[in-house]
Amino acid sequence: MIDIYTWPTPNGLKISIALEELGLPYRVHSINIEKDEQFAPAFVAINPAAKIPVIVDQDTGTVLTESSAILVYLAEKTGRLLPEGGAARLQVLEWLFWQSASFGPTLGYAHYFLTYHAGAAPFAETRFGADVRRLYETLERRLNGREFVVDVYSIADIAVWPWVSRFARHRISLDDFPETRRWYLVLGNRPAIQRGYRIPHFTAGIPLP
Ligand SMILES: N[C@@H](CCC(=O)N[C@@H](CS)C(=O)NCC(=O)O)C(=O)O
Repeated sequence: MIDIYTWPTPNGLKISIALEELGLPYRVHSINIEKDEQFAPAFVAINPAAKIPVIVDQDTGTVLTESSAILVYLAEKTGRLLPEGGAARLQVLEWLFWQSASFGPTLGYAHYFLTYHAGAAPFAETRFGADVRRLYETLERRLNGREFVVDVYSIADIAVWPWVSRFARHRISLDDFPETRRWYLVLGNRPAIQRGYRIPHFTAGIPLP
C-alpha cells in the first residue's frame, strides 16, 4: 500500500495519474496547500521542503518527495512506463529532467505573474510569457512525428501532461501547437488519466482546448 500526500496541482496529479496507470493500491491524504497544511509539523517531518507530493510506500518503508523521483520509483517498482536500459531509458530521463528543470517551474512562475497577479509586474509577464512560448515550441518540435514524448507512453508523458492541462493559466492556445494539442487530447482520453485527475478530489473536468 502506498500513501500519497497530495493536492490537485500539476505536481500532485502526476503521481495520482501514475498510480492509476500502474494499478498500484494507494491511500490518499489531502494536504490543502491553500490553507497552509503543508507547513504542519507532521507533514514537514516527511518533507522538509513542505511541498506536495510525497509518497510513503508501506511495503518498503520508502518515503519519497520530488515528483520526478517518485515517478522513477513507481516505474521501477512495477517495471513499467520506463524502459529498463538503453537509449529509450535515457530519453525518458532526459524529458523528465526537462520537465523538472524547465517546463514545470517556468509554467509555475507564469501562473504567478500572468494569472494570479496579472498587471502587477509587466516585465515579468513579458519575460515568462516568452519563456512559456519557447518551451511549448520545444515540446511541439519533440512531438512532431512522435505519438508520445519518447515514442512509447512513459513517465515523461505523465510528468508533462498535467502542466499542459493548465494551458489557460499560462495563456497558451493549443491551437497554436497542433502536435501538442493532438497528444494532449489523446492522453486526456485515457481512463487512468481521467481517474488520476480527480485526486484528491474533483475540481473541474479536464480542460478542452
Ligand atoms: N520540485 C517539486 C515541486 C513541488 C511543488 O512545487 N509543489 C507545490 C504544489 S504543485 C507545493 O506544494 N506548493 C506549496 C508551497 O510551495 O508552499 C516536485 O516536482 O515535486
